[in-house]
Amino acid sequence: MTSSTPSHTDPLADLDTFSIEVPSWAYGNSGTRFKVFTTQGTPRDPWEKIADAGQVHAFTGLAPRVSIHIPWDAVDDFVELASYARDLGVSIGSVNSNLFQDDDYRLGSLTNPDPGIRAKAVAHHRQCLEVMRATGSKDLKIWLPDGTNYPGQDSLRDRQERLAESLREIYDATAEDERLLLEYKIFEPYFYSMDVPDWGTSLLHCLALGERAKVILDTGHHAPTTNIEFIVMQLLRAGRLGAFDFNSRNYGDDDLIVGSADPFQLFRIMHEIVSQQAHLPESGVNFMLDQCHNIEEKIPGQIRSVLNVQQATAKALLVDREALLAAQQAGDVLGAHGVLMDAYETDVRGLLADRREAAGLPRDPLRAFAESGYAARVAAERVGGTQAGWGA
Ligand code: AOS
Ligand code: ZN
Ligand code: ZN
Repeated sequence: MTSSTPSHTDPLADLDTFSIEVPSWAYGNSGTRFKVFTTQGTPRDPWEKIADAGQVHAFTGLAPRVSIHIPWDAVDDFVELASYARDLGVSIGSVNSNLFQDDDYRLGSLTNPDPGIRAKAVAHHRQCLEVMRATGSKDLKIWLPDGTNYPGQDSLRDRQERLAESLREIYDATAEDERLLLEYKIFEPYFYSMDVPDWGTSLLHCLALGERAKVILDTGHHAPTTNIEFIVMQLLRAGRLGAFDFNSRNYGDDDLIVGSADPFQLFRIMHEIVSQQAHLPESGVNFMLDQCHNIEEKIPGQIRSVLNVQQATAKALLVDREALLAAQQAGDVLGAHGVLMDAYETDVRGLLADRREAAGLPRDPLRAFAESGYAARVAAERVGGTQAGWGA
């Protein structure tokens, strides 16, 4: 060998630039339709949510951006919110619109049969774009909750045409350095049809809009048994994977801690990502979390989540790609499978702790956070007011 780069000598070197975006709503209370449990110290406003998100980054070095949601995170001065975030070592990530909490949207928002309601939903995105410009965010994230509950309720085809027109108006309002990210979801809140139910529909709309329109893959938004890593590969191949909403699902859109239900699936996803070098920042893929912590502590839940994503990425980086390719080309079925499993079964926890220590971070972020006294401090400080939650 005549030359070597750090990534040749250290297979995990790319982790230095790998980051994960955390959602502001993960720090507020959430629950099911049966019960929302409250916790002491839960943030009461966007400022306190960002302060909590800052803790996740401070203890892991992995989460330098926070997604915000409009209007849940509406403040009088977004420039000030962004500057507050910067002071805490984080920045504002994607801006999420809200098309599901307004009475006008009973029959849909961007697809509503009423042009006046569609115009209102489009105008909301102009407001979100203003928030992006004030905060320095570059990603407008649209999860479209529109759909129908009964066959015949509305024309499936007409709803697609309305959606295409509405998205066109929004996309045309974006600047050259801004992206429109379109999420898909198989069901809920509607149960007969969703207007963006799958990656194909999202991709078709993105392709029609233009280069800066990309698909968001939420890992909880598919039918059971869906091969999600195949979708990841295909969207990367098309240059249209904009972001992930990572979480775990056992049944529906569970929004549990990523990597808790099926760590092997997370590894398989990250293997496809690493195979196409999409873990590097220049790929433009934003690795976001979309989770809620209904019964567990929220900041530790987020710390655990970002560590799980990092761990899966580390294992994916350890795949011996030369050996894998050789086995694949030789038709060595079990040999190729074995190469992948060797990486997955490697215990990387010590290696990752060493890397954290070398970077001046705690070896055990969960323990360090527990010992920091932050949770007790905010529980004592955050008295009065209304705790933030799903919807505020
Ligand atoms: C809803 O099911 C989607 O996963 C959304 O991405 C997300 O939960 C929402 O944007 C938060 O409002
Ligand atoms: Zn999502
Ligand atoms: Zn979801």
